[in-house]
Amino acid sequence: MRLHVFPPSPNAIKVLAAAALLELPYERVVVDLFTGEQKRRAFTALNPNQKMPVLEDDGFVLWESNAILQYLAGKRPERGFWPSDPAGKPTFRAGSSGRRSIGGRPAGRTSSSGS
Ligand SMILES: N[C@@H](CCC(=O)N[C@@H](CS)C(=O)NCC(=O)O)C(=O)O
Repeated sequence: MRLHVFPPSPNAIKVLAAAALLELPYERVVVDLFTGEQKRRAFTALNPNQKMPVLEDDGFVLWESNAILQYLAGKRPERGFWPSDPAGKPTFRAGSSGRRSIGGRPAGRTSSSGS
């Protein structure tokens, strides 16, 4: 499995963190956004949107960091990284989008912040 990333980016860091947390082996391929590597033909062939992160796995290609998180989680379902209950899934997706204006909170919690 390969992860095409530009590590300073939060979208890259989150997929790298997930891969590490799930102990998934991968090859890291740095896409240097400062030198415009994302615009090169080879990378555009992977992601026509010319944005990282991109995951490659045995011929399967996936972009969008949240989709990549879900794919990684699917490789280690026993870890419970991606919620399987109907309320947990959308709540997690909203949280991983980084937008506080959308989403919900797990049942039993009275606030979206704190523990
Ligand atoms: N919604 C996408 C956003 C990806 C994205 O915007 N990547 C930026 C860096 S954070 C990028 O590759 N930009 C390159 C460019 O716009 O030329 C995701 O979550 O993966």
